[in-house]
Amino acid sequence: MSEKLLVPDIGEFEKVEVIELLVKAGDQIKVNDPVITIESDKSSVEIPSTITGTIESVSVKIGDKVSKGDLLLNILASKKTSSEKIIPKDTENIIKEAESILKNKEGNVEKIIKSQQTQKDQQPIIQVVNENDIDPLETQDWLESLSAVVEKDGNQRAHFLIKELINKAYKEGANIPYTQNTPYINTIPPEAEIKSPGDQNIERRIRSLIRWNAAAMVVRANKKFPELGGHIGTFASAATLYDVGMNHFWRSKNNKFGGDLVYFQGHSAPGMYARAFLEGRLNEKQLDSFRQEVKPGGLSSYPHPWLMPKFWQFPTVSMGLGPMLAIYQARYMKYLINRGLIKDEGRKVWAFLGDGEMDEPESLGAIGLAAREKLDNLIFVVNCNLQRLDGPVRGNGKIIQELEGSFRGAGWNVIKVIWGSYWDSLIANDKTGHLVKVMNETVDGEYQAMKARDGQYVRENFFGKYPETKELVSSLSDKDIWRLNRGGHDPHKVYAAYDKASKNQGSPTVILAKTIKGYGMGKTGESVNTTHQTKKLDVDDLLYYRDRFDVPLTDEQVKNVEYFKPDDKSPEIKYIQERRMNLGGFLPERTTYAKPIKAPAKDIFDFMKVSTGQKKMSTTMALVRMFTNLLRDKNVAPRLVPIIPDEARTFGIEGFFQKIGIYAHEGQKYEPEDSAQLSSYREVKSGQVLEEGINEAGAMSSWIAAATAYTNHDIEMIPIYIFYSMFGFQRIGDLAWAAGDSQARGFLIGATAGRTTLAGEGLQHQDGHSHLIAATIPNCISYDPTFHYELAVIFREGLRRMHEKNENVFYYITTMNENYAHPDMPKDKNCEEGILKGMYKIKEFSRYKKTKIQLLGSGAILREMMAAAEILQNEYQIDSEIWSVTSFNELRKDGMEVERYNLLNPDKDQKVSFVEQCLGKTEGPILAASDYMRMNSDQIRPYTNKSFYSLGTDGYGRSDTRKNLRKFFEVDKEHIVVYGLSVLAKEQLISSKYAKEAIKKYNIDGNKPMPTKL
Ligand SMILES: Cc1ncc(C[n+]2csc(CCOP(=O)(O)OP(=O)(O)O)c2C)c(N)n1
Ligand SMILES: [Mg+2]
Repeated sequence: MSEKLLVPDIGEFEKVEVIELLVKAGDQIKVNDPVITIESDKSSVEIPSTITGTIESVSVKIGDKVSKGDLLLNILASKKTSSEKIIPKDTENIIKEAESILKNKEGNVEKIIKSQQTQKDQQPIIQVVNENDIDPLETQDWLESLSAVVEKDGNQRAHFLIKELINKAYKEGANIPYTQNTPYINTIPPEAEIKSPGDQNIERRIRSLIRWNAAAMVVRANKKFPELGGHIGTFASAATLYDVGMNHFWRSKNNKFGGDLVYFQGHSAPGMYARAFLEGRLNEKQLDSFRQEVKPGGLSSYPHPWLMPKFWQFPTVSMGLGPMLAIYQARYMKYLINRGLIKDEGRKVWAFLGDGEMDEPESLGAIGLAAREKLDNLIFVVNCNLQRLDGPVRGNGKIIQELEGSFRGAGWNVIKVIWGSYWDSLIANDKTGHLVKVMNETVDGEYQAMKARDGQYVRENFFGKYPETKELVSSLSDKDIWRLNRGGHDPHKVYAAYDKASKNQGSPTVILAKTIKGYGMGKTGESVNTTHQTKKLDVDDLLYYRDRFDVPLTDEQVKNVEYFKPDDKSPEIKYIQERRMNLGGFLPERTTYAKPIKAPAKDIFDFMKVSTGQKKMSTTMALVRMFTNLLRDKNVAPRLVPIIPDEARTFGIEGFFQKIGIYAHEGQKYEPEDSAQLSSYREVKSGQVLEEGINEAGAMSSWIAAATAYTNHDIEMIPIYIFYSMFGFQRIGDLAWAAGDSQARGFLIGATAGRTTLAGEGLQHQDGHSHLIAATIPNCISYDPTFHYELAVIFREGLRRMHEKNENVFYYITTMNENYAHPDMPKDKNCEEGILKGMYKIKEFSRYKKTKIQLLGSGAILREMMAAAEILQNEYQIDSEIWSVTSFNELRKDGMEVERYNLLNPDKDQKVSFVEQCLGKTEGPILAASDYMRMNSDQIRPYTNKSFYSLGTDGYGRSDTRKNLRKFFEVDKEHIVVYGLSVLAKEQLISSKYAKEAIKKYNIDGNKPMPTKL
């Protein structure tokens, strides 16, 4: 039966141009096959077929304008499908998911009952001691009732009743704030702790050696070169947290398993090196080259994959980036799993963070997302040593409680590891609740001060606060009191917490571990405000440290700060090796086994090499067209990861919503308002687009995760993050730096770029410097193309270099929203090379052969240059050569390198910079301009011997028409004519009267203040 395929609802658009016919009469098509591409002035979208069958006739041709309801194709529908109701692609998945949720739920009920039974035995009697209590007896009654409920019906029931009470009170007008805090004790009661299977004695010895060697390498480096710095206190506080993970939890990547991903706290790097030394991965010589990174083989001060590409995986030392990157890494792992690109192997992302670091807005900024996305593959460990660099993190408060509130409020599973095992019996004997009361009341400043003193001080100032607590420790010596350890230094407590965290389902976990900064460092470094800076330990400190951790070194060896590594056959080394072998290998270790992606054939870009004729379009639009084509390349399509922070409609890529779907781990639980439309908002579990919301830092973190998937997941991906160029590097500069360090590969697209192309927005939105910031990142390659064929050449080369040849670079490309016609790609065989190297001659005016000027234009301003050149020829008989500069940054890099070579090799053949190769033999001075600050074009000034002048958009942007903006910044064609004539006069090639006349003709005020001052 013959059926008609009509133009579907395409939203507010009418009379939209057909730009591609993807099918012809006689073709067999299936439901969802794209048949025609239509393009408005904002976006291009493919129309999919809703019918399976054979095409009888095509009713439109390229160039036709169509609207909703117009006939596109007549299709002879195959019987089966014509009557078949189209089942949405994801329905099946949704059903499967629902079934599995139901199953899980059933399982969970059993689990809950079981856990209630065990918890019943573990539940301590509820006690509260409160001075504000006006009727303690009544309180006691309530508490006893509650205890009875806990005993009889379990925690869940008790929780339910409390919630009901609160709800009731709320309904009756009492505004009872809900508290996210629990008492200042461990989340896991001792009875519920899962015990470590490890040999505690050996593990302690190993940990002591790691502690010693970590401190020794800092002290030795510092002795040799006091300027080198280093940190002992951070790792000293975190050694147990790392060791338990290394011995029991973190699985390495190998041929059977993808590996857990661990973000190590930047300042704890010495500890990782010290362990690698015991594991036999680093030798003494290497430890002695800590922080001496210039010679090959030196150990980097902090985790930097750029400097140690086989060791470090994640740069974390810029505080706040680690937590954010880890969250998006965990999210990206789920994305890859849900898209079927990697297996779900239960891999985890662990991130180690400082408590001071948690003050960074980035640290907490994405925790909501982690909970929302149910990232149970994510575990944060916050090392709460209560100190940062200058002093206490929260002297007057309690960082653990504060973080507990924030994380729990956001929906995380919170595990507090505050007290070590020595406290267990004290807490169990705290029948009056006074011990917990003191614990709750003591602020972090006091906790810190106590650990800088001794047992007697703790007895007096902590336990001495109430007679009940004083009594509690009356049989303990001061030494016993001093031995009362903190949870983060107790391997049993840490093991139990890690075990629980690893098994948690449905939410991310944060472990808040209380430790002591500079643990074991004695008077000079333990729990004192200067701990962070301590990098020198004198002999007494070292002897104390040795004794504190029983390191088997003689006094003499200690004085020489010798490293200690037991014999390879010793139980310690055997144990450490065996543990790691059981966990699949070593950590950290950076490897990649990703297969390259074959760059698409050149012809996929051919349509961008021919003129668009009368049709005007922006480079952003050209980019979207290019993506649409790339999505037809079977190698490239599945690897593309479009990332957008709530700007798809701004850039005209909302067509992707339907075509490849928006990633949503829960699919789509609602029918979108625009479901009938072609570009409706389609969220799907296997969606490809990462729609990040208004969150540039998050989007960039996603991009980094995707751009490093080749090493972290052994799969090469092609992330393309599209953003308002002003909210790119300026906003997320430090993440872009970390991306470079991480050896990210992918595309950053600064759309709506330039100071004058984005008319009507203003000071905040108009970017005249992103290329300059991009230039600060050594492995970032940036381009400012004007025409669609330039974009095509650049993009394809990017795909080839990064994803086929695996070069560790990333691309920043600016695209604009100014519509204009695009010409054919010049036939000149050097054009492609020029585009990639940064400049090529696009046009020449040579009618008069008297006076000549070289005009260099980039991005949006190239067309102003071309228009000015025409005026110069027609009205002033000036010839010119016009150069399209696709990248001042790339030209500068080449110029620098050539100049350096020539200066260092004065006796050899001197090389010629690419700028000079292009311009050296040309006639006339150079006038260069871009839509960016003059600094952009000035970058190449040193690399040519010719006179060089530049124009640019220095100053704050402002809202106006494009024409007025270009006039204001003096980069419009009239100003270029005037400046061109003036430059020629200054070079004494023409009389100055022409410039003077032109200034008058174009109404230019020579006394107008510099735009930077306006
Ligand atoms: C963005 C940023 N700002 C400042 C620093 C300098 N800095 C390094 S460590 C540190 C204190 C860290 O304290 P905390 O996070 O508590 O870690 P700890 O060493 O106590 O474990 C500071 C301010 C940095 N590395 N990164
Ligand atoms: Mg700290």
